[in-house]
Amino acid sequence: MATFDAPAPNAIGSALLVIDVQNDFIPGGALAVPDGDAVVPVINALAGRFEHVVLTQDWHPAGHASFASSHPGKRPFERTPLFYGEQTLWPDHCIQGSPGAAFHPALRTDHAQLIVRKGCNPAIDSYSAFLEADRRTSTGLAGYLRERGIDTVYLCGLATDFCVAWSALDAKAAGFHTFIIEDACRAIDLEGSLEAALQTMKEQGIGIVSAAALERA
Ligand code: VGL
Ligand code: ZN
Repeated sequence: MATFDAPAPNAIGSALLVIDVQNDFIPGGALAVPDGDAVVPVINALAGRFEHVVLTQDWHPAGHASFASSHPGKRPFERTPLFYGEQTLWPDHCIQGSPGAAFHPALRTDHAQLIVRKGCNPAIDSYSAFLEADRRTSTGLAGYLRERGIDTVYLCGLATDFCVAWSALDAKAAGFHTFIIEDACRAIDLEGSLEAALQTMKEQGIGIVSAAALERA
């Protein structure tokens, strides 16, 4: 893990992005991330150090194009071409308003000023908190952060190799100094996806830090 060389998290201009800490991604949920609940106390402790906290929620309509159940003959974790490219198919998860789409009950959410909901278009997935999988439709998050004077983002949550990585890559591409807090994330890890995501993030200049290093900063 890289040594910590980022601005202090409580500096004006930094935001914590908490990605998809929702019941369906927690063990027992529809698309459980192994050990996913372990991030909750870590994130709760970190959040108090940030003036700006943004939460995201995966927020799909029933029958969403990313669900295997929407494609006859397809099973979860298989892939299929959609109009914007190859899509990994998932079990039904994070259906708008369902208990699985709610935040983990122990996640402290009061301090957050913005909740971004993504994946709402029935035909388009969105791992990223910034840009949907068609790579054209913006969530507006980059503009929000810029208008709030933020130039540095720290990401944590679920899952490292999907929504956290895609959000981090888009944050970096949008011009933000970008760090992921590795021990405040957990991965799905499908066919080497975690190693691939970490490699790509490093290549793109995304910093990888630990929560402990941030606590000391
Ligand atoms: C996610 C797969 C499908 C995530 C969301 O939050 O990483 N992964 N939808
Ligand atoms: Zn999803």
